[in-house]
Amino acid sequence: MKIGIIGLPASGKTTIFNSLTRGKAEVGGFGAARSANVGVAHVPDERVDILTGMFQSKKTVYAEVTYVDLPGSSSGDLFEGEAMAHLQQVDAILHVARAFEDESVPHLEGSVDYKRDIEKVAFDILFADIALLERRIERLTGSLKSMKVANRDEAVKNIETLKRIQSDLENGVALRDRDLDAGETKAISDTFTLSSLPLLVAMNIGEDDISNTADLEIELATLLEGRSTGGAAICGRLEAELVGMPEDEESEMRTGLEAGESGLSRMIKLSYRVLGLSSFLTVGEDETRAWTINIGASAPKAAGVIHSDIERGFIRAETVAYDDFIECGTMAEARNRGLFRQEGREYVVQDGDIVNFLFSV
Ligand SMILES: Nc1nc2c(ncn2[C@@H]2O[C@H](COP(=O)(O)OP(=O)(O)OP(=O)(O)O)[C@@H](O)[C@H]2O)c(=O)[nH]1
Ligand SMILES: [Mg+2]
Repeated sequence: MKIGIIGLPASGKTTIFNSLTRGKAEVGGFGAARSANVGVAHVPDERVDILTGMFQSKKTVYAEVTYVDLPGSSSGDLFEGEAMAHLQQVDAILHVARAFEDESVPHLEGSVDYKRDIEKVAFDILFADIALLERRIERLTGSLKSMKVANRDEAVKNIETLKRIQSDLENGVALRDRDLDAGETKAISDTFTLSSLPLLVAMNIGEDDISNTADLEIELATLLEGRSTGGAAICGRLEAELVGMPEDEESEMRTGLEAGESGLSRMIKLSYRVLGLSSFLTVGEDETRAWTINIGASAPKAAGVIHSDIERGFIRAETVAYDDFIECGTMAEARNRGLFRQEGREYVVQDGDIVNFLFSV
């Protein structure tokens, strides 16, 4: 799963990227960075930590999200050529909106106003899609003449459909906010669009605002009412400093700052949620691990995430829900109480299921 980080120049994209991925990319380039930074964040999961302890696992593996930090553009055009090439590869967009005041860091618009910036970026996303559809419609229209008569009717219909979607975009309806019927899905299937991607917003707050985080997040939520959107307030600079510290010092600092669950950890979990993902767990002496699946995945599909052989040779899944297991304390007790179940091909794996797949190839 890959998330592309966008935002106005010097909004703190690279700072937030570093804190999400524990990376060390250079900040403060003011649009000078030429190439994108790519890094991986572990999805924080207390269940994995607890199970690792209970099973004395030698290894712990968390689910992962990959973040791509796009180079800033001094013109403020977020969707120019190179950025688009990166965005075509991502599953969601993370917009870093600057809310911190700092006179030494100039703002493209001359003042700090995160509401304005969030609206501008949302508008730019719609505008980019309108332009993408325009080019697609032009190309299709141009190809009509040389087209076989048999194919022409369908192409004309597709053009009509694309125009309808385009006019909805012009009325402010992002693709993620509308359902597509079969004809629309087909007409747009060849066109990359930005507004269909889930949209996350990281409000990059200053140190002074950390104590207002909860209130600011409520404000932020009112700006992000559409489908597949979500936001968190994060103090990028502080978080970047904290993740640069040795782990024991970091947790000491967090306790001292009463920073509780960090904005980062909320952001990573949010990324997971807007992408419609969940985790199932495998446990054992060798390894306790979280695996990523789409919500609604069947048992064989989930097995396929571990290995295609297990999907192909799937016999059944033995499973117990995490909470049930914790209540029982051991697999034997879970079995006694009938909570350790045998499930077949139709079973929809639930978030937090502890699973063992039986298979033969
Ligand atoms: N005071 C303060 N400064 C910050 C914060 N976050 C980032 N900065 C500073 O803002 C400047 C820009 O940060 P970057 O992370 O490089 O921003 P960017 O969006 O990646 O910038 P470009 O890639 O050049 O567009 C740096 O000097 C950061 O140290 C913050 O929370 N508070
Ligand atoms: Mg940067």
